Amino acid sequence: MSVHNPRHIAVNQVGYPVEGTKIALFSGAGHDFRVINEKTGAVAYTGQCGAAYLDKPSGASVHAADFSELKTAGSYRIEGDNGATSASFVIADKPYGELQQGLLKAFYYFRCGVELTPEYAGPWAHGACHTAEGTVFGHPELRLDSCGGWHDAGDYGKYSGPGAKAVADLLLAYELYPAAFAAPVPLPESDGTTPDVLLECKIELDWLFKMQEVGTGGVYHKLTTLNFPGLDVMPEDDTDELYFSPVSAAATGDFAGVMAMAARVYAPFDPAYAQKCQAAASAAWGWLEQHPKAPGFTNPPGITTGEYGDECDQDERFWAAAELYRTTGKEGYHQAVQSLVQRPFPKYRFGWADMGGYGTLAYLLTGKERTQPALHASLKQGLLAEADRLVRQSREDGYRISLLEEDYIWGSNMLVLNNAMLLLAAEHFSGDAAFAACALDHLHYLMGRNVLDISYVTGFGDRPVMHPHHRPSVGDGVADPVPGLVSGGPDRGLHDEYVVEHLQGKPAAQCFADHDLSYSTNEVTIYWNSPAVFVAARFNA
Ligand code: G3I
Ligand code: 9MR
Ligand code: ZN
Repeated sequence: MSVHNPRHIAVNQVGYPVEGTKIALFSGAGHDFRVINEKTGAVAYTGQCGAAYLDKPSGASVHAADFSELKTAGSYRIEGDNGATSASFVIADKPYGELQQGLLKAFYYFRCGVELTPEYAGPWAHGACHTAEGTVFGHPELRLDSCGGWHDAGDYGKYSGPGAKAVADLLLAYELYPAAFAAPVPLPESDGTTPDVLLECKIELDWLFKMQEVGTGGVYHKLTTLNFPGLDVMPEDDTDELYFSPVSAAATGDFAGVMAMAARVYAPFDPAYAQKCQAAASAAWGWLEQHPKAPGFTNPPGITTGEYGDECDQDERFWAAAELYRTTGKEGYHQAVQSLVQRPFPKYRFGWADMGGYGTLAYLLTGKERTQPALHASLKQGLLAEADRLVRQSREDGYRISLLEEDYIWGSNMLVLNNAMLLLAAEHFSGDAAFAACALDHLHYLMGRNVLDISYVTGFGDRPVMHPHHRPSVGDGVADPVPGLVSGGPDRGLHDEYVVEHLQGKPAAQCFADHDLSYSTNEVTIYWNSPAVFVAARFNA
């Protein structure tokens, strides 16, 4: 379904916590509204919409319907004048438990190199894929074990930096909100002791070890076939030769950062594994020290899969140094942090090309006692100032999120979720509940409170994305897509043929097509899912 008729009353289609603000957003006309109890049909609340607000990114005239006073748990829908009706949703103490588990389970579905069994994958089961050795690009004689990890996205490539970002989000979520990870997903490895989120991250970490070049400590940028396979090719049928692309500084910095993090997080559960992560991180750091200036990665000739080019590796080095310092306490890493932080890269951004924010969080989480007071204070102040800016921008936005019109880029939902993560980090360091409320508004947007009245997570909500650009979902013959996947979201740049043909002239936030050909708006990736797990976990802790 690519032609989409919004119902003019947008809600978080999963639901709202009992406590706190509850707002639905009307587009077009909005006057009186009623909240209907879905079970009894009774009117549970009546109210009036606020004044109209012309929202630039969405092109809609938006009115807020505030029903915060309704505090009875249950299942509801909202009705307006002229028969307009919203999706049904719940009011509950902890409405996002299943959502969080679904978002985490998505990583199981992204697994590579193993069979997904019907017991865990249901109708989305498929055979083991990509089990062959790969060739080191430019060295046809050098073939290495390449098996395991997660597919990156709708394609089957595996890319070191994006993989590290995804693991970092999940490990951070666990570090900040451990209580949210008490229940099993469950996974085949669930053992009742190690939290499932750590078992799932181990899948990717075990693969990342294979991306480290023996002898140098440098990390291959990616492992892919030469070209993307056809859209309906199942993973186990994608049997073209896999190539390790050359080592890059960005991949090596990301690897050092995530391995240092893992060394800390896994230590209480598996000290030997933590030690292995630590050694791998130090070796990668050694490579970085020996290559203080390295060119950015570009695809080698003949390889046309995702490039994930990144000209600036200072942020990845900063993250690596900060995690290594936080984990080991070694002064050399502290010196490196203090020197790298001087360089001009964004300190409060998260993304596969922007790892500076993770460095900042690692340093702040190291604690006041072990850090340089002036640097700790300035990073904290900078983080809070950035969070304040996001809150202000969200107040100016009809759909109450921090994206400006120009922020609706490829993967805009990652920006939505990364900004929510930053707001939650600000909450963590300041205790200010206003940051969490703003972060929750971002989750509401993702789950349906947007101009298109669509839930951007497959399998969740009354009107979820149904046709993601995700090869298994296209090729498996199952009507429903693999569940729990976060779609990229609107991209005003119209970067694929489908949207060029169908979405000319649309406002930024409407530049989205729920069509499997639209890879620039409706693909899915591990690093769009991971910040969603973080945000959902905060509201389940
Ligand atoms: O940062 C600039 C911004 O300054 C500018 O205003 C804006 C205007 O369009 O562009 C921004 O850059 C965009 C960049 O993503 C931001 O991260 C580029 O236009 C956009 O083309 C680029 O898209 C990337 C895409 O690959 C194409 O290279 C996505 O971030 C990235 O997530 C995506 O990754 C692909 C992999 O290559 C292959 N696997 C699937 C994956 C998801 O689609
Ligand atoms: O399927 C590919 C997707 O995973 C990538 O993100 C995207 C951008 O690199 O490219 C997709 O592949 C398309 C290719 O770039 C152009 N021809 C159509 C392909 C989709 O089937
Ligand atoms: Zn695979």
